[in-house]
Amino acid sequence: MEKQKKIALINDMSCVGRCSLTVALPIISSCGFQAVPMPTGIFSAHTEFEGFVCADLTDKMQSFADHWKNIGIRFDAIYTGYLATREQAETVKRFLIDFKKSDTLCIVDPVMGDNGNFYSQIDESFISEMRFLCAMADIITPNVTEAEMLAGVECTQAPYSADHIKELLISLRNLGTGRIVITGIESEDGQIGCAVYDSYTRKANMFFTPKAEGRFPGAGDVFASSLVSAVMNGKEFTDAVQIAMSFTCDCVEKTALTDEPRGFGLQFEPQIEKLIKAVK
Ligand code: PXL
Repeated sequence: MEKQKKIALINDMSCVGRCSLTVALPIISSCGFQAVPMPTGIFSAHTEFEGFVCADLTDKMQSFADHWKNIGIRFDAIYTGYLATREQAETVKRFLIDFKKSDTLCIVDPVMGDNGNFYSQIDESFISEMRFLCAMADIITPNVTEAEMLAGVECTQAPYSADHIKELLISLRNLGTGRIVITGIESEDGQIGCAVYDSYTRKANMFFTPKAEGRFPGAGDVFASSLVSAVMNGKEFTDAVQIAMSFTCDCVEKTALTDEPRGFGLQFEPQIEKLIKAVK
């Protein structure tokens, strides 16, 4: 058996509501990697649930990183998600400087909002921190709202025109990221998809699929986690994007048929076997 690759997951643990680490850990582990979580905080449920309780771990993150340095851990990939404070973003910056080697893939999901709004706990002052992290990343995966925030333009609502998405890709190129994937694009003809820009080939692409009904918190985390799994299994980048998109859409379609309230996120667990086959 080959030596397993290690992937650091810097994200929160939302105990209820399938997002962040409760999505990333099972998906990335079952696709064959050793997932090493760095929890940024522990939430009773994600922030769309009224009355959530949070144990913030900002002041522990640096000591976790210091311990990992002392025991000589090396990561093949680093995937960052929800960060709640500027201080956490600062710590992640230092983490990347310490742990990102020339062959370490860095994926930053600039989690800040959706549907034109900031998530609770995140505000305008956070955007410049995220821009800085995006500049250090090989891949970023903003949704349209986050792409608009990073580009410094007004947030709009779906459906989105192809011209608007192209303008966003052009603005985000200036961040200096290797590869950009704008996710969850609801098009004017009722489809959903992703727009991709690859600064190595200087090519842009858009991929669309018929839209399944429903919006689910954590869908972006399902997408980013499956993208990481596909890329780290050696899939070519645009193939990896399409694998992640089709897995996420499949989960949306299946979950929309159930009567579980949307806030609980995507029922990705019964679909994982399909993802494992697709990424291998
Ligand atoms: O998936 C995004 C996300 C992650 N973590 C927390 C959240 C959200 C979205 O609401 O609240 C704590």
